[in-house]
Amino acid sequence: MIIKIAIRFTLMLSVCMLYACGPSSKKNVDPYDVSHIELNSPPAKISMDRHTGPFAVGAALNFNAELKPLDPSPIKNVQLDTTHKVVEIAPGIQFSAWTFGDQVPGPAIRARVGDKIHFSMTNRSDETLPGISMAMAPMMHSMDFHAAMVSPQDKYRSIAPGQTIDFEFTLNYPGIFMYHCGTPMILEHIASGMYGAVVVEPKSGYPTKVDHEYLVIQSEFYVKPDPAGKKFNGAPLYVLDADRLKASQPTHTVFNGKHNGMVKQPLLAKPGERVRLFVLNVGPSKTSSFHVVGTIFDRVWLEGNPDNQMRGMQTVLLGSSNSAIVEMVIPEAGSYIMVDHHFANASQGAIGLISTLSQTKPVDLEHHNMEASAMPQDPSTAQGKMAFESKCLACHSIGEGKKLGPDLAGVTLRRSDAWLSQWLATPEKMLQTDAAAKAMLKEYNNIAMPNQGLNKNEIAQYLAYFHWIDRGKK
Ligand code: HEC
Ligand SMILES: [Cu+2]
Repeated sequence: MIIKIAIRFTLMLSVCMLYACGPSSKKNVDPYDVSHIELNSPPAKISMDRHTGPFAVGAALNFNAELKPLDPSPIKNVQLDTTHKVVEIAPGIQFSAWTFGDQVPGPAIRARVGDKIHFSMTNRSDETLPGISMAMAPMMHSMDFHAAMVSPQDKYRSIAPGQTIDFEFTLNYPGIFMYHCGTPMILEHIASGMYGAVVVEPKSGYPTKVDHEYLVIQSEFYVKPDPAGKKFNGAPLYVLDADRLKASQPTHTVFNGKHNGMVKQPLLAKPGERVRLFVLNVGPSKTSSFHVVGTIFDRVWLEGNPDNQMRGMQTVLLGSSNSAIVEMVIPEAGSYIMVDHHFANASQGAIGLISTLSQTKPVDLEHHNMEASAMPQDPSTAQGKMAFESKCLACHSIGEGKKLGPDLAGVTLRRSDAWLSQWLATPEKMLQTDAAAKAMLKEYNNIAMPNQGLNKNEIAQYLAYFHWIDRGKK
């Protein structure tokens, strides 16, 4: 009997040594155990006391890609009001957006595990802004913080124009968390611009030291020229294209709210420096294969939590509302291209640079995208340009030389409209019957252009766009 007990005791002891059990063991303390996190949050308050003045207020807020250091206060007072506003998402594309804090994406909140967020938001979608004559109907909005653990029925309630909601919560997990409007149709509210990020540091900071910290938010836009022909500052106004939205066919996929965001103004770093990127993919409907051309991610912390560490990654896959911290060394002088390696997305504008130079040449972007320097005024020409940028840029450039297919600058000078229409409708037939097409196929290494499945209307838009490119050359 005594022997049996003794054996059992030694067994238990050795199991304990293996798994470090027992109350005195530090190793096994789970920082996310419910006894260590804060789940109490008083009920939200809704009132008619509206904020006036600035739309975004708080020491913890960040308005640009370059993040400020952490504000040490354990309580973060954050005010983000909702507005309706026209924002430029690509050169010449004035989009009728809905915002948090009057910008798209909304300002980023930077905080630390254990901090409390005191949040306040007035729905100011009913305020008409100077210079905007058209009515953008005011509507209900709400705030959903992925960084919070609270009852959605209480904290994420929709509020009417003129109302203010106040609530508070504690940050229990480190990470990069999306925030967004949660008012139905949620898809429309997100696609209209209502999203942003909360960056939560571990309580004791990150385990590595870096020279730069930048925030990169990927998101899609689905836009069309306003069917009623409304203008903004003399240019066509663009509105949400609900059909494209439902079909998950964006017109633009961008970083930090802008087509080719951070190409003209690259994120700066010097050779040998270590860069930490906080990357969030908003979606709403596409994944991102986030990659930086020319370097390797030394560390990847999935969702921005150092507990989820991977080493030496080339690309990180982010679903809608997934995030990661990626850290990399900039090896030598150059421009390192941030892209969504789903190249169809990159060619819609999901592109940016980390550069050792503050001025970069467009040639650096060779296989990615052309600089959209101007925008046609005519809606069907503009449609043609957008369609071209989403469907054809993978194989063609405009004025930047051959890719898989010819440079299409000047194409209306070398081909008739009839020829081009026929080519775009049935390239496979033309390659059998037309001498010029056959010659072209040879020149392009027998790579046949795939039939793009275009209808008459689309073909007319491409032609309008090609003529617009070649205007003044005839
Ligand atoms: C997968 C690559 C690929 C895609 C995508 C593609 N093309 Fe092409 N395109 C080619 C190639 C290659 C040629 C040269 C002919 C050949 O080899 O078939 C060509 C030729 C052309 C030509 C004739 C150019 C000339 O100089 O006569 C036009 C016009 C054209 N493409 C337009 C388009 C448009 C518009 C789209 C988008 C809707 C598009 N292409 C998408 C590969 C592509
Ligand atoms: Cu909303």
